[in-house]
Amino acid sequence: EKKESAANVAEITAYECQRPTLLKHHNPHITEALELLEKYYQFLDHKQGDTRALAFRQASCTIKALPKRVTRVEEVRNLHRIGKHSISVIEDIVLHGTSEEVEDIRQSDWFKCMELFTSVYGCGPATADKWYKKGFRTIDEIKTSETLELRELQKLGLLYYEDLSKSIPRDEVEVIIEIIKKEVSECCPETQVEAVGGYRRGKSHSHDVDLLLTHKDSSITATLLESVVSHLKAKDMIIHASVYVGQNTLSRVSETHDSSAQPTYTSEGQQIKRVQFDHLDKAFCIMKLTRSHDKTPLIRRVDLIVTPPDQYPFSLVSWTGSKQFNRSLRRYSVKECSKTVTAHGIFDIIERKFSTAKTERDIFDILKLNYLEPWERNC
Ligand code: DTP
Repeated sequence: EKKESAANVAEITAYECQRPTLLKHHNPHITEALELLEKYYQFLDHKQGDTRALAFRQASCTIKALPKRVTRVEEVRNLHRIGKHSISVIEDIVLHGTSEEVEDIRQSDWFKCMELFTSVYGCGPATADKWYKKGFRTIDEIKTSETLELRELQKLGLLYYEDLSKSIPRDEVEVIIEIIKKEVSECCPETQVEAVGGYRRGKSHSHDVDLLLTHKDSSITATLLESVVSHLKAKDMIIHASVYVGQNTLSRVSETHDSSAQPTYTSEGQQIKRVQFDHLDKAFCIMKLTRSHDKTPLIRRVDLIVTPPDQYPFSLVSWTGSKQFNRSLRRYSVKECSKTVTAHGIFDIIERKFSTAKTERDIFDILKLNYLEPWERNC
């Protein structure tokens, strides 16, 4: 058994950021089950943090890196970061084609409702659970309830539910990028606009469009977000924007360079939990986008993030993700290089100084990692 997994161990590095993870791999039937468990524990443990959920994400990442389809559980038993619970799920799938535990969760009323309700913009696991406990089971019941008190964002999430819950295909993301680029170049010429997130990693569909903006002149980036948001508002393109500005001062930046620093999550779950994950200026928007050939506007979620030019490569890595890639990069940097890495920079904990980088490759070099293309960061 030891020998059998030794062949695989050689290929599986201790940290995900040390190896390519592609969207297409040999064991999607296993990773789909593990990621359902990840989601289940995110829902269940929303008050306590992500520890149990993370264990399934990590196991899933390891499985994604395997060079072939798993046929016997012995092949994975001694691999990095696959815990006992994951092993027993994998064993069921390998032996019986399915895991009873996973299928029971998938079919359970609670899980189905949690998935449905958290697909409403502004509704995280805490609210979804509350709605479920109050007896709601469908979006229509929520929409028509006269007793539920809804937050502004949830009201909008429900009003535009059909539009906002659609996943966005790549060609539509590209149309949206072009529309925004045109507006940005009109109000702030020479601004660089880069699509990041899952789109940049090559995913066929995204939940939102993430755009990273910078300008070679840092005095312009200081007010860029406000200018762009005002311009888009004036053009009637913004239905709602949650705007976070003015947090990107150097003292805040170095505060985050603490080896124990973890991203802080608001209790409101999935869609808005990134609020504190860095101190860049950002606007999480619901936009109304009109295409040249179609009168019906697209209502879509678009996130605008602004970074100063010297922080650009770090922000690019961070906003390209995946989230798990970022987590592994942070863990690896602290443990193996005594450096902290964030969307703002790299800080050497021993020498007490920041590194500079012009490109993403420079960042991998500083951390002594082989360069990974964005589509190789899909862990
Ligand atoms: P999706 O296709 O589902 O939108 P995504 O684009 O990877 O997936 P997001 O749009 O939520 O995900 O976020 C864009 C990137 O920002 C993500 O890939 C990594 C980074 N990011 C966001 N939130 C966090 C976080 N809490 N911790 C670490 N990285 C994060």
